[in-house]
Amino acid sequence: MSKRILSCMQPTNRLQLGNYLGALRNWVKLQDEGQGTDKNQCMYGVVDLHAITNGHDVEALANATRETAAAYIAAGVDPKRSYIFAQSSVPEHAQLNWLFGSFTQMGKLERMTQFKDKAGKNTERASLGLFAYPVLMAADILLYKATHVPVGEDQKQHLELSRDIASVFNEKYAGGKEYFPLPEPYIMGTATRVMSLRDGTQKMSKSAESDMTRINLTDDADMIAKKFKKAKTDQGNVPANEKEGEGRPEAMNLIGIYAALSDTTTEQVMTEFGGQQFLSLKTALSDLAVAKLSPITSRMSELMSDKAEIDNILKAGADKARSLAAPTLEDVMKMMGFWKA
Ligand code: AQP
Repeated sequence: MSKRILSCMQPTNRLQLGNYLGALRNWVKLQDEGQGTDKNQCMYGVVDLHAITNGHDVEALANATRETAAAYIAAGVDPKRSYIFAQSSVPEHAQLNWLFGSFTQMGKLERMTQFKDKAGKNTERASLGLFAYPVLMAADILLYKATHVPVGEDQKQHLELSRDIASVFNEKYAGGKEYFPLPEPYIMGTATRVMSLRDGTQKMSKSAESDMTRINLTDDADMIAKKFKKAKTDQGNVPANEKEGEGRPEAMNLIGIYAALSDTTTEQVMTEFGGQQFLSLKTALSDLAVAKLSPITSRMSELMSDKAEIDNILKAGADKARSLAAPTLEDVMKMMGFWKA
């Protein structure tokens, strides 16, 4: 049976190398996986409703949504085969979120570690939307009865909550039948966790304050070279093996990025560069990153020069997504006992 796969990104800023190596390039592989009736059905959302929960730039949001969609396509997602859509253009996401919120216990949300990370110390000032993020994420997934969700370590807990919400709904409103399939995590062997270029213990993030912490998919060759050159390292040389890399997160991050971009293993990279000065690894890394990313960057800029075309792609994606979402919402409302003329 074919898998229905759902994965999304927030248009909180420009996409960065971690979004590409940790998610986007795998989306392209997933789209090509399977044959005939076993072919995956992939849905890739631009989750703009999630992007506004931690303060956002009103002027920039619509364009960031377009640019995120452009990045998907530039990286190889085919809008004819996969659904590309903006979350806000399918109102059923927000509606299902409310219905799920009515029976999801606060205690379960309080256990979500990402809220604590994103809200920081002052949780009193964090928005209700940020707190309830995992409920909207459950709605995103279950609205399409997605069977598989590619997740990184940081999203595992949220997916677990989505499964829990599906089970509670099935038990409470579907008489114990599996109305919502329990979505499975889809672990990609090639997903790489990319860390900040300034602090190897923090993940690279598109909304981190300093632009020098990340490589954006829109950065040109000079900017990429500058950022890698300034990337934090330590006093030693490039580690030659795992043992030499212990306790050296910045060194291991550069090695991990090189391995991911060249489709090799970190061991092979350490064999090649071990014992050399960091400058040689950084120079090779810049060249490799430019070679791999520049076709994506130029395709993105081509796509962004024709906004009407991106808008058409997003509109067509939303129509297709709504044709799946509307019947689910209708069923759910019926099962929950709502009036309908
Ligand atoms: N550094 C990373 N390494 C590997 N994968 C990453 N992802 C994000 N950063 C890295 C993956 O990209 C997808 C997009 O996630 P998102 O937009 O929902 O937000 P995020 O995970 O919180 O990513 P960012 O870039 O850090 O965004 P902000 O700054 O807005 O919070 C996910 O599949 C994620 O695993």
